[in-house]
Amino acid sequence: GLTCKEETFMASICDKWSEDFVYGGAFINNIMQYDQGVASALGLLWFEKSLPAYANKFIEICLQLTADHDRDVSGAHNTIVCGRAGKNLISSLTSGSLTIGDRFGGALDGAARQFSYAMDNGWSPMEFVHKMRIQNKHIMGIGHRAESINNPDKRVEILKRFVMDKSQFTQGTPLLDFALEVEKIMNSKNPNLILNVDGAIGVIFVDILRQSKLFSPAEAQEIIDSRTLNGLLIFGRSFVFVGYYLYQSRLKQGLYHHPWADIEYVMPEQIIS
Ligand code: Q5B
Repeated sequence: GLTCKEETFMASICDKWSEDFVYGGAFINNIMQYDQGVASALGLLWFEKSLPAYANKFIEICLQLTADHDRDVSGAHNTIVCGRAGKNLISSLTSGSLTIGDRFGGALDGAARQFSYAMDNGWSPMEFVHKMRIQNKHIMGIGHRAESINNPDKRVEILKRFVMDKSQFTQGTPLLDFALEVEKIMNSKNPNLILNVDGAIGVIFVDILRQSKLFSPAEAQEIIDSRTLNGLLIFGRSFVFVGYYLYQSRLKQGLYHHPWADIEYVMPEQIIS
């Protein structure tokens, strides 16, 4: 008799129907016609939802802001060194991207998870700080090497201004408000312990997921748990990594050698003969 073979893969994200492409159930022609921008395509491809205008605007701001960083940070450095070793665009971009993690640009998910867990469990900001301290854990989304309360991160200021503009962002931001209280406590210990750009994006995104009414509480939690949000920074940062690669190509600088004297040779305790 007939046997029904189960398909190995399933995907409803992207397809071609007759002459049109479909992104998460929406025809690409419509996306183009209504000039909905790159964030609307992202919403359809990541979440299979047509996100509200304020959420799309927020994503667009994040993509533009996260491209920015100083030329001396891990990702820029790796991209430049790889390009100067004569590797191609993909290798250089990958080399830079591989530095993204908890300490550098990859704390969005951790911040979303830690802060929402604390608030959902009814902890006060002080209790949260205390519990993290006794577990000897860093709070994701807090702290910056260069920025501080005296030298605020302009990107975070822009994000905060955006969500405070009620004409754009009519929803409340309970998790951001919670994170700002945590920031105050951390600041009183060390001016560098600010809510950083990863933290601000992570918590605002949770606020959007929860308040947009487009996601059930379980769906919103699944997105938080699935460690998706770092993708925003990876996407935004790719712009600048490609920029660094292109700049190196124009400069035609040769292979990079780190100054010899800057790497101390440490004598092994035992010499194996
Ligand atoms: N302390 C970011 O470290 C950094 C603490 C803390 C409790 C914390 C650190 C950290 C959490 C992860 C995070 C994203 C590694 C950072 C980003 C994007 C970026 C980057 C760019 C871009 C900085 C000194 C003292 C110590 C620590 C305590 C520090 N952080 N305590 N919770 N979160 N943050 N990552 O300066 O008593 O002296 O031992 O891990 O959010 O990546 O532009 O470069 O656009 O690319 O090396 O903006 O904060 O300081 O680790 O030596 O700490 O503060 O325990 O205390 P630093 P540390 P003590 S945003």
